[in-house]
Amino acid sequence: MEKNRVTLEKRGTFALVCVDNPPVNAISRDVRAGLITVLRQIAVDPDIAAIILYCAGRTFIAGADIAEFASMQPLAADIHELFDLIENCGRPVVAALHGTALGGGLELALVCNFRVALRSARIGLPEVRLGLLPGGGGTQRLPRLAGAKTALKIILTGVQVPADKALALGIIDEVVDGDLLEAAIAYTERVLSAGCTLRRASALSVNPDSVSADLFKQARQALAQRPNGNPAPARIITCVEAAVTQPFEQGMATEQRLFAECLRSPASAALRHRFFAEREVTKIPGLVVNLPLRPIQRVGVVGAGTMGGGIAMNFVNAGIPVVIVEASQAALDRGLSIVRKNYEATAAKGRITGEQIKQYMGRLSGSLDYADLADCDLVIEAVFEDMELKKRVCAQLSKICKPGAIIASNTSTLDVDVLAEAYGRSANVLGMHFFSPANVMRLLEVVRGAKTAPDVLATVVKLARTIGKVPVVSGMCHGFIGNRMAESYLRESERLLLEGATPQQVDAAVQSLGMPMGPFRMLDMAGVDVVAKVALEQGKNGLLPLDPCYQAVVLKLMELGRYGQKSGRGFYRYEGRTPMADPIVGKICTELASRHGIAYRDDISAQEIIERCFYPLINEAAKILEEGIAYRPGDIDVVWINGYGFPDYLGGPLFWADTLGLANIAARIDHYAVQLGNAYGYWHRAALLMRLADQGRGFSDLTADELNHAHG
Ligand code: 3H9
Repeated sequence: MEKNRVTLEKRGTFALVCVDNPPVNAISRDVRAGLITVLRQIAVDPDIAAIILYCAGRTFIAGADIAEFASMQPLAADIHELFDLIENCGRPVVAALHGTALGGGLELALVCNFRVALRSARIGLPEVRLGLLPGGGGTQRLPRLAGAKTALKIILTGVQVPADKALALGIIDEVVDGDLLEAAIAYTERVLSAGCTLRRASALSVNPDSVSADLFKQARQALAQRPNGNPAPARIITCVEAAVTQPFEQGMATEQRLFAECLRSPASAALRHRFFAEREVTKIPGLVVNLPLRPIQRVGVVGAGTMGGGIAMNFVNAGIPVVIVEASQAALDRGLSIVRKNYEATAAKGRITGEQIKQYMGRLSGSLDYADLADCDLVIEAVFEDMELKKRVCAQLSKICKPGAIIASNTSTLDVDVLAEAYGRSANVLGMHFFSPANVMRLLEVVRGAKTAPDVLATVVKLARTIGKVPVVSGMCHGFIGNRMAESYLRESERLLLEGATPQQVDAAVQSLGMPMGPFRMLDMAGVDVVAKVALEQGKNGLLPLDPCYQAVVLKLMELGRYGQKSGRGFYRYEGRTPMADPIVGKICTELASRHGIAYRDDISAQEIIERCFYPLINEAAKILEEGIAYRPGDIDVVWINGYGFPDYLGGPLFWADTLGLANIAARIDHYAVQLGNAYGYWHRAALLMRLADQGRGFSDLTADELNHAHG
């Protein structure tokens, strides 16, 4: 049933039209219908001299309702009917903007004759991030108002432009403080009394000075240098070019055609999946809504290494004071100076000011005494990945931390429940697995221990958003969601080397899928020794498969001191930071292969590499869902996009798996089980994968009930 989302209030001769469609006033079917009804009423009311369009709640219209695009229908005709009604109503229409006027919201505002914005407002056309282009005339009107170069930049990047800047660029007409509606009314009165003509963006021409001779050529070249699977950027360039070269109506037709192409693309479906999945991660099944959260006003970090320093920066940036505790003055000084250098590097790029560095460093203190953690609301231990050491730290913290303090371990693999035991007050303990560099990477795996209190979990998830992270809750298992899946990916890539593939060949195949770097460049960057030590630690705990060639290459390289980039050689040899093929690696692999009786092959195709690296990873993800370690398939996609660089235009490994068809993946897994043998169970299909494949369903078809069943 249609909901009334639009109201009309007459104040004197002004029509005040208000959109109220929480949470972000998306211009949904109901909103469009409501606006059309109201504008038709206004059209036949001769007493109305001007119209002011504004929004209730936290923001002006933040765009089309993205969920409506799931039907893959081209833009509904009513949007154009609505825009025509505004443009041809014969009276000044003023849009009053606050919050974020984005996408279709900004496009609606651009159809209006004038735009007044609160100083805190921001505008933008972020459709590109959804694999779309602005389909409500944004590619045609914005260049006419702000020039082609500026419009191209805004639309290609999807950036949010602050009101002051938008004013300077000619996109809005006035910036105001205080009561927006009253200011918009006053502005409209001035417009009427000055007898202003009704300026329409559609009737303007693009300023020729804003179109340098090779603007579009350069934009296409830049795109060719950074190819990705997003269909929108190339089409955006064509649309903005059309705004310059074609009459408005023709440019609009070009925009409509190309918008429809984007909307139909699998990449846009994948990017829209990402949009919603990244928002769903904070919804924790089974948690009481509006659970009171613990206040986090001061954070402690144990360990001033690369991780500890990076973790501290997140809180400091968000205005939360941090104390870092280290064992020695030298380590503390080194850690704090690395943090300062990081800030200075950011300032050198012009992203922060010297004043901000002062503020940030002012919120950061160092100490050699655990007692300084006594008044912290959250303490994150970021010491070396060694269970005994971490247990000792937790035991020490239990003597010092205040009763309600949350204790988090930044472990990437270890058992959080064992650490909770060592701390004592287990309900207050969980894992916060930051990804390196911790001040940059968006992903945070929040590891829920068996006894973690619901309010502790909810507090940390909320806090993660405050510090700009995408938190994904993981249950307890070795490697949590991300590294558990990465284990099968790395295992299989190594095995390919033993069969005769080269690191370059494997990396190239994986990168052809859109991964920023293949497994061997990644291992060289992370440190072969670091990965080998994790394997050795696992071995000590009896967690390794009985396979004698498991991680044989990594262990051999470590033995030879080939630690990767930092030692100048690993799977590659390095000239500066450039990886070069190193024939010695081939010899090492041949020797290991003959020792383990693995036959050489010269027929390994890129397709086989992709299947063998990613299908076991997808299979592992199915087990992770089955065991209730992850709440939803989308959570797993968010982990791999934000933590491992899985291409977002494929939507994450599970969204991608659905597009390939789970029956197809299951059949290939069976094929490799036969081809390679399955002595260690690497190719056992997950029960969930088999069930879904048999039913002809995908991961995205799993119902909430089926998923709830998995995590109890
Ligand atoms: C478009 O406009 C195409 C046109 O050119 C076509 C012609 C008309 N639709 O992000 P938050 C939900 S394409 C549906 O956590 P914040 C979101 O899922 C669109 N739902 O809040 C979440 O729901 P829930 C172009 C939307 O304060 C809730 O709102 N526009 C939409 O951190 C809160 O979201 C965009 O791409 C939507 N458009 O950030 C803007 N937007 O609570 C997309 C949000 O159930 N939106 N939701 O999880 C954003 O960038 C941010 O949401 C915004 C607020 C900055 C607005």
